[in-house]
Amino acid sequence: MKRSRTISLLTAVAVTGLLTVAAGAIAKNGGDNGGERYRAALSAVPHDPAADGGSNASGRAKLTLQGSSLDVMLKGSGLSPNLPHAMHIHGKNHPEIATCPGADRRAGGVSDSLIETADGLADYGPVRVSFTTSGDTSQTSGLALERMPVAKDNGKLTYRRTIGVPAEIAQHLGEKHIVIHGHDIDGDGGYDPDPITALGAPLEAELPVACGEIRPQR
Ligand SMILES: [Cu+2]
Repeated sequence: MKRSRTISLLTAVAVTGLLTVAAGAIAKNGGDNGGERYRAALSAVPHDPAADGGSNASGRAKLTLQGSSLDVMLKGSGLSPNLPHAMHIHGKNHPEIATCPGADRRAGGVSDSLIETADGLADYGPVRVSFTTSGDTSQTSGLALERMPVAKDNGKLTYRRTIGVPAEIAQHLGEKHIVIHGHDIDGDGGYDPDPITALGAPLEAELPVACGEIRPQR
């Protein structure tokens, strides 16, 4: 009798502990304003360092989703300074899951040492949302460099905007990822007009430099 009371007390303590943990998780994921929180850690796209000058771009994104409204806070570093950087949510339609490309995607396109956007599309999936600073944020604005955030002298950029996203993105945000593009490979201060890649864009302007998968914040 005494023993079973001890067990039930332990069980009660264990259940209470689990409930506390669960409540904590809900509060954290729910956010202050009721949105769902997501994060992405972006790391350098694995180009051949001999071909891209050893880019080491990276980034961090915090995303808060409320309905179809997505608040984006993205910090990038190691980016070509004073140049615009196209940034997107890429992905496929659920249940297909897209990923950041590996070094095996270097072949093809204008360089077999670089993972051009078209080389990686089978992994990335297409552009779904464009992180422009004003106006349209659809895939149509994917290469609207005049509205993309510009990196500072030190190669860092901060992007903050609340945008509307399509239902498929909102419903399956945790299956998508973020890509930052643009690398002044020869360091001449601008994106060279040539060569032009399969996207019909200058290689330096469209080259993916950092990629990170979007995952729910835990
Ligand atoms: Cu992109």
